[in-house]
Amino acid sequence: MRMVFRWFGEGNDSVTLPQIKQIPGVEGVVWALHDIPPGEIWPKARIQEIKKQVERYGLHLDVVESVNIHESIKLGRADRDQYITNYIETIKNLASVDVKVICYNFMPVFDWVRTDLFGSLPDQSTALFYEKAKVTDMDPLELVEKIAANPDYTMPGWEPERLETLKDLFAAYLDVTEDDLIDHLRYFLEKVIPVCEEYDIKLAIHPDDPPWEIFGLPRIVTTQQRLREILNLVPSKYNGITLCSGALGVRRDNDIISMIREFQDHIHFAHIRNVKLYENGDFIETSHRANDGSIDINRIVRAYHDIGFDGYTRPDHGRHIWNEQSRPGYGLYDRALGIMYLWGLWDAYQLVKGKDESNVTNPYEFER
Ligand code: DNO
Repeated sequence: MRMVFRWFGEGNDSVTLPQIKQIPGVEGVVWALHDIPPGEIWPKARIQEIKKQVERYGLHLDVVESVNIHESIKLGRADRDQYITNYIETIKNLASVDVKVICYNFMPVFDWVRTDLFGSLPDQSTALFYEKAKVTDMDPLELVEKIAANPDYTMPGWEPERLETLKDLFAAYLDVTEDDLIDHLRYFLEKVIPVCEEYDIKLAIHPDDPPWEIFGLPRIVTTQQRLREILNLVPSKYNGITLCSGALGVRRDNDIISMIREFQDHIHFAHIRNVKLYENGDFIETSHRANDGSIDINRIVRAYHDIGFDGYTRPDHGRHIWNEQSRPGYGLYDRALGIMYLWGLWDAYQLVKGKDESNVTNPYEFER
């Protein structure tokens, strides 16, 4: 397990690189050029800038999350080839600083969806909350108007610059079935994976969050069967998965441990977090600890340990605790606690397996 930590960039994150450096066992940041719209090439100079900032603290930038996919690619429109060409240029530019993994998603229109960024937990902390009925009853176009009329009304993943075109996008997706979307993903992967092989960068698709249909839009990265199909679209080690326990785990029929075993050679990035599921389909994110939510993070870490997982891993969304002001879900405190929980489990499994000698250095021997 190689621990990394998501960082939104200087001036764009309440968490600083020196803070990240002090979280035990973190070796790199998970980053992106968040201001570059999907479909545009990431310039080499901008990438070099991040490299300089990050390496000053002895951290690496091996993992990017995300290089987002232009809607034309997902829709299979005639202009998709240009956007795929641009994506390939970005891959090459990222290879120039030795990036190893690119996380991306194939969700139409929206990225992750929640109904409340600050849902309450019994300990008075807050966390990202999803109220199923609210989403089921919501007409997305009405929501667009609501957003337009009230700039304070926000839902994560609903970037303001997308709103103008949202109506058109919904109309465009009316004819797109899940099978079409799979086909469009295949078309994209067939062009991009050979470049990834040549430049030694692995692609890791992130599951849909939540992993079911919302607003009538097709969704395909939802279940073990779907992940299997996606890996088979273009069989290559470079066609891989970001296995997100929280995104997939809100479906009770998803068995994360079985996925870890089946897809072990294609899991290039592990997102580990916990979620509490309610009977009515609502869910709220919790601390990473197994006992606090519905997902058995302890057994998940054991499954990763069993397969000898040496891929990049990050804690995922955290609660907002100790009055921290941060990006929703991305504060320092709860994610750092999450990391210590993951390491605690990992180190204990090392010990159980008799592998502790290789893992632990004598504390009196580190260089001063
Ligand atoms: C939210 C994240 C997602 C994720 C993308 C990956 O916190 O899990 O935004 O980064 O879906 O492409």
